[in-house]
Amino acid sequence: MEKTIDHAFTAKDLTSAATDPTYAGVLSFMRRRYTKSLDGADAVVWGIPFDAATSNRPGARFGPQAIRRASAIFDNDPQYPFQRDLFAEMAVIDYGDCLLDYGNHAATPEAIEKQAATVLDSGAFLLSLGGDHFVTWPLLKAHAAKHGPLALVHFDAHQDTWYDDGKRIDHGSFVGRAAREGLIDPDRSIQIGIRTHAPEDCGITILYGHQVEDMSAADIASQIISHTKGAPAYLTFDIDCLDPAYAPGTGTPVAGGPSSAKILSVLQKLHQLDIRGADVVEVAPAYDHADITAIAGATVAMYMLGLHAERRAAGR
Ligand SMILES: [Mn+2]
Repeated sequence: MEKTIDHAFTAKDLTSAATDPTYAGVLSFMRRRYTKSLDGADAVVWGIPFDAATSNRPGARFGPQAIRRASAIFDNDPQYPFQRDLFAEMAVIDYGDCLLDYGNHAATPEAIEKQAATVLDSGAFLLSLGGDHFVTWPLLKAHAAKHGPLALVHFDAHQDTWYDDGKRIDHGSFVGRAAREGLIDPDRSIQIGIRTHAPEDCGITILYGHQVEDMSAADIASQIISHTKGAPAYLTFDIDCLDPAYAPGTGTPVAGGPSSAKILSVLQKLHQLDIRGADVVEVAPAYDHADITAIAGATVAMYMLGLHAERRAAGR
């Protein structure tokens, strides 16, 4: 195979795989071409560098950079969890980052929603890299505008249903807000890995951390598939779903979570999910060690692209 370098801007087309050395070359997500053109893109990877809604340790604004850098590890040792070269049939671009004003957080949700809507209008699948979990609310707004109420598949240590007056910029309340606004269908939504308690569950089914510990990956996956009942789904992955041993670099870590191996096995079994959008949030590299968290985040993001590829291949 011919070696590539700086594939993020030297790629001849959107579907070729990169073989840049892991330690060199311009860093985009999995060396996808950096472009603001949505022409011909089947899937778009996009960074949302925002962390002003974090209740504890800030730093997730550096998540997109850390995930892109960690994703270079796949270049020379590609992984095919779905037995498929993601880029053989699917044009995936790195759309760069969302433009936000760090001094005007009130304008942040609308900025994210509008820029996400532009991507979705092109017909492409959107995979967003946070940022703290607040960013999922405007992302859900953009996706629900296109697909109607979504089945939320939510991996997290936290329920994110805390008190919200509809105006707060808070990473712990997007689920309650999305339920009240009809962006998600609580009856078809499910949370996995929860190990803290919020005052309300909004009618959403929860698989707590201790249950996840006792269940097999196949059981967890089949609960998710049966619970979403074939509805259009949005997959949101807070990296703190994983135990701090597997994801120390995050704002609000909670002990007692699943391993990356177990959760990747769950994701690999969700190929029937009617996935319409996805995000990976709360990677905060300042608290990371040896890129443990960034590699986990990049791998989860790569699996999300795999789930979209499975949906495409099935003609759904
Ligand atoms: Mn969380």
